[in-house]
Amino acid sequence: MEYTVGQYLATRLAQLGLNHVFAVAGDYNLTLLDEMAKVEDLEQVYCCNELNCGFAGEGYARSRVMGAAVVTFSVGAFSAFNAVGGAFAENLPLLLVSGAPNNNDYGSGHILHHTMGYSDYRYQLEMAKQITCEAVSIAHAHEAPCLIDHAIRSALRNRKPAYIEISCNIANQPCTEPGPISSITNSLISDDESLKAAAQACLEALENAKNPVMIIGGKIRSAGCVISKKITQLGKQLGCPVATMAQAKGLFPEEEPEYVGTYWGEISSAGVEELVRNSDCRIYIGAVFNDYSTVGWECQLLDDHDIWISTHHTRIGKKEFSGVYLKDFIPVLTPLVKKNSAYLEQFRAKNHAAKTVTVAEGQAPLTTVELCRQIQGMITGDTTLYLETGDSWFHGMHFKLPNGARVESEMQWGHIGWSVPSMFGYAVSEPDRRNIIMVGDGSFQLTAQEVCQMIRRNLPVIIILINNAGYTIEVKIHDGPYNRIKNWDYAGLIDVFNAEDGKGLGIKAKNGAELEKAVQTALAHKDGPTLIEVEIDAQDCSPDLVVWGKKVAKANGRAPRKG
Ligand code: TPU
Ligand code: MG
Repeated sequence: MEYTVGQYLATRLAQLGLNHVFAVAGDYNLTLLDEMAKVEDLEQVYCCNELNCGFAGEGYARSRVMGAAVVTFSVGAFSAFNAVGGAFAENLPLLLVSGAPNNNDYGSGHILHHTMGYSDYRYQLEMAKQITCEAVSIAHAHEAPCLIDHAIRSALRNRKPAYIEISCNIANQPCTEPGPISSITNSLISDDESLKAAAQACLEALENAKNPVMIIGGKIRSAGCVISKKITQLGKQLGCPVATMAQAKGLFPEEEPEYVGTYWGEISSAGVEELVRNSDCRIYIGAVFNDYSTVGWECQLLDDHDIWISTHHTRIGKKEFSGVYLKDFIPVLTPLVKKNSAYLEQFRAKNHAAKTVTVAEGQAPLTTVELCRQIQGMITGDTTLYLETGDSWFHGMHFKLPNGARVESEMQWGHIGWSVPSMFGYAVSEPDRRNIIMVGDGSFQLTAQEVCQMIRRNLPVIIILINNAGYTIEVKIHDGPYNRIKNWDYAGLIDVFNAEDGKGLGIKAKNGAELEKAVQTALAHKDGPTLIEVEIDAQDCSPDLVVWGKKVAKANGRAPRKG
């Protein structure tokens, strides 16, 4: 078979284990989509707009080795760039592919549609370079294989998005056939000497430690679930307490005895802030310190006794080891470490019992406490729970996850509206999991239309839409008239999206009894999504959000730097 540029690209994605690519059509990418469609193992999944398309690719990358989105020039790509920024911030390999002008037009002085209105079209490539780890332009077929492989390899190595633009008259031109995919996937190999030296330094640090504690951060999400299993083995081998940062909720199995809860400064699980503060050796794995994760810079504990293991480098005390990749380092370290459960036993002896939640009276107006009690009952070992930016983050930390349950959030980029399209992409990859979204009314208004794609593909996603009449998270940071929003009939929207053939369900719940019924209906409904709109009082929110909001507001409001 003779390969074309589009087929080469699609074959590479299929070789990587992708079965789907997300797309929005436009005249610069139509030929490309035709060529990519000839590769049978890679189905095209269409989205309502390019922002959502990018997020769908990002969600797919949370389940597979990579996600990919194909868009048209400028009008499409500019919208997708926001999702690309998100994938960069969240360390997810998303490949953005954009159709581009006919190669005869470069340097011709022609002014083309969908461009900025002058004849230099390189601006898009230049923009992409700022928000990806590799951005390439393919204007000649013979260069395509090399450039495509280079961009994909960079994305996988760096766990960051990459960008490829392809001239619209090049996508169907012949090129060479792809070789083994291992040339791309096997390109991240740690330096042996550094691995050994880092392991040695780590053992010395642990040897001197009485009270070690392991703290897992969001960066390990991007390293995949294989890494998560290896880190679990390390935690068990160490026998020390293990906490997860908010971004990493679910990345250590919570039923394991070593698991102590969430570490999030003042709003940590009971006893965990003190546990981390008093530790003489904090083993951070994939941790991210930002203003949100440190509660307005109040809990950034890192000193010379601590161990900092990140995806691409390790720092132990005052020594830096680059070329030490997490995936290689953890298996080297695990068999060498000695068990030290003393600190865990001390913690357990303090008996930080979880609060018991009483069942609300069935007809009483719904509260967030009752809502979360019922959501907890829905979480099984095959559940993936998406937590949208907003009060959902704070409630989400209190769920007890059975082993196998996963939580996804986007706390570094924090784009409201992310959850619906990202979950769409995730659910395309994982249709058999129990996929649940907790999303606020304000967030939902940004990307609501992508629910129709869940309907189109009969994906049984359960959307818990919290209608609290506004931007509560913003109210708690800094209030004003801008935090009020126009109400929608959210449940009613589903009928609009169903049109003549859809099988989505929209249900409203105002009290506990109604919610219970709605949840039963949603769990039984397998031919499409169910949106449950829950009515919550505008003043009812997580106490953690109130504490956190004040601290973040204080950090935002610091006086200007002098001089
Ligand atoms: O549960 P709740 O009310 O806190 O969540 P809801 O209703 O989804 O409100 C979220 C409010 C919010 C805004 C407006 N959170 N962050 N923002 C700022 C923001 C604006 N635009 C984008 C794209 N992302 C943002 N995070
Ligand atoms: Mg809200």
